Amino acid sequence: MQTACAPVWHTRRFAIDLTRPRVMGIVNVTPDSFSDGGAHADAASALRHAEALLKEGADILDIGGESTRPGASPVPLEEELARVVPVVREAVRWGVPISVDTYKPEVMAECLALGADIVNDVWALRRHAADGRSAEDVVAQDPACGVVLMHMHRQPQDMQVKPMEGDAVAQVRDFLAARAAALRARGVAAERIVLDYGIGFGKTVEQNLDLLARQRELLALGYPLLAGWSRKSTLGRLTGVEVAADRLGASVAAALLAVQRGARIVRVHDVDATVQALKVWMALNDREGA
Ligand code: HH2
Repeated sequence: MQTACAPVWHTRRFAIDLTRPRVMGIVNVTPDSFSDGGAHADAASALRHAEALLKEGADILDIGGESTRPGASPVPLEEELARVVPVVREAVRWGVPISVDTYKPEVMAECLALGADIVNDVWALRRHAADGRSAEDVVAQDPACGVVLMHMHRQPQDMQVKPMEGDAVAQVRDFLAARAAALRARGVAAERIVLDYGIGFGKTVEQNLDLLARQRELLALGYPLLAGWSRKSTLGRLTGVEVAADRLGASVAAALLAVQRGARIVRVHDVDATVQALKVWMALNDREGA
């Protein structure tokens, strides 16, 4: 167990100062993502969207080519590469941290070779390539990339059919601790690792709320936390807002609550509104600390 939360996230090209909360803007190059599927499905529109997110104040771009919504089918490797590679190849030239949202070792390796800074893996590096190479091997063999290890119960195809049972916080904590320890044992510095409790990945509404309420127990592991509440169905259940893209108020509220409880990075679709909310929160913090 680490002793204190790292204030800086070491990624390939950028040491990201986490003393202020950071906004990771979502770029889904997919036809079927749960809230914006098809909106930016080709490289040109994904890049336009990514540029817009940067103008709105995103600190990091998270580029993904496969939906992991409940019930989603896996995308063949070649298809995912065809979606993601042209976007990553261009975005790495923009001078901002680029994250790749994938669980496939081959996609990770290809994007890291193009210069991507961060691997964001909803499977926490547990998957293997056809040749036996694991996602953990790819990250461990890379000298400097940052990594997000997320907790998922079961897999997208059945995670909401049979969600977790019992105390989710303890189980998520133990899982993330084990995954981080495995990576540390492979020589990956603690400063490269960020943890994520995986909202919506096989948990009930109550369990998702427990994870937010008890973030402190996850922070005790000593790694920075990333929270991905944006537009998730739990927010729909709490507010009665059926259409995921209409859950702006709930998403901003959840992001702010996660940051108030110690999360250092929020992964969001709606960058502008989130940045505005965080500015107010930071101004109050400064005032209270003055
Ligand atoms: N959520 C999604 C995808 N990737 N990565 C992390 N670290 N944390 C998350 O909560 C997370 C994630 C699902 O959201 P989205 O990318 O918008 O949808 P889809 O998977 O349908 O593309």
